[in-house]
Amino acid sequence: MKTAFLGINGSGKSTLLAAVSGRKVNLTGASQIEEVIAKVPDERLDWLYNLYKPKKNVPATIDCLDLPGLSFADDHSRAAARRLLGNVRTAELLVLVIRAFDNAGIKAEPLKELSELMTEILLADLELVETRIEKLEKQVNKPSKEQPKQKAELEIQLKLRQTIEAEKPLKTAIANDLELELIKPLGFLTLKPIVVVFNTAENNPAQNFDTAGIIDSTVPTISVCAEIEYEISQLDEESKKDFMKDLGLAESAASKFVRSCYSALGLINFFTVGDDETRAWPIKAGTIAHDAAGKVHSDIKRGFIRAETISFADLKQLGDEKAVKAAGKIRLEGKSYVVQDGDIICFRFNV
Ligand SMILES: Nc1nc2c(ncn2[C@@H]2O[C@H](COP(=O)(O)OP(=O)(O)OP(=O)(O)O)[C@@H](O)[C@H]2O)c(=O)[nH]1
Ligand SMILES: [Mg+2]
Repeated sequence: MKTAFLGINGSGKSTLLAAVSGRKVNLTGASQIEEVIAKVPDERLDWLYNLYKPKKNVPATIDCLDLPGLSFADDHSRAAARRLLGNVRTAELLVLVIRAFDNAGIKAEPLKELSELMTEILLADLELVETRIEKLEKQVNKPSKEQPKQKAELEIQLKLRQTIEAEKPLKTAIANDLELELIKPLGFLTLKPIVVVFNTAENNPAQNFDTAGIIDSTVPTISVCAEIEYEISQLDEESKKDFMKDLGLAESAASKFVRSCYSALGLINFFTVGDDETRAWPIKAGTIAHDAAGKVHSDIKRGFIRAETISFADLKQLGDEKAVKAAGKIRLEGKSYVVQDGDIICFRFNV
């Protein structure tokens, strides 16, 4: 899964990313987009690793793009910001990092910053629609095989423009999956799920903000002090626990961040276990066993026979696979079984 970290200059994107990925921070204020892989912490996977003791433990990962800071102060920086926003159209999720700490005498204005960012994202989409309309209006008059498709898209684009200008969410303008498929390749930013991270001051790390009227109430929003979290992320496991306890932090930034991404994207994890490796697989909630098999390997999907499934809770309670089997709690599931969070699956297949 690919996410893009967006925010105004110096909001703490690189620090947060270092904190959630456990790597060293790159504070050079890079002018390039940088790609960082963050591992998804999952205590259940670690428990399985301890039980099966395979060669490898493979957590799920989140691919994070660290963008240079955006600025909307003048036309020149606005144009640069627009170009950067154009580069994240392939991301599946936008992580908006908002400065909620005072920096070098500049007061934090988190809600203003969030609102500005949301407006700029909307304007970037409006620009995309305008460009597209201009192009399609020229194309539709030339007879070609593509003409019916172009006409259909033009109709949708005009509807999208109207929607943006009325400041309504883009998705309200899309009537069906067919329309969605037509415009999907364009990667509209306002159609992407978002997560908001308020980067708070050291003396008030859990500060909450009322985002009503700026973002939808379903958007996962978290508060973390990236700088403290970064320091914690660099410690060994034992010191980490002590330090967090001292600070009264119940959950690390990495864990909060991942939870929000999973919730925004509607993801769950299932596991595979064996002598080689224990591995976590992120899938959309509602995925059926046949498609989950395809995540592991296309051959397994093709030759799918059944999914031998244990729920993590049963395995943890009973201690090992033998006990689970004795208790009759290994389920034989078919292709259409809807995979549940925490399922441990052994796919039987024949190719
Ligand atoms: N007080 C405080 N300072 C922070 C926090 N997070 C980051 N900083 C500081 O803010 C400055 C900018 O942090 P970065 O992580 O580089 O911010 P950025 O958003 O990546 O910056 P650009 O890429 O230049 O836009 C650094 O000096 C950080 O040490 C925080 O939670 N609290
Ligand atoms: Mg940075």
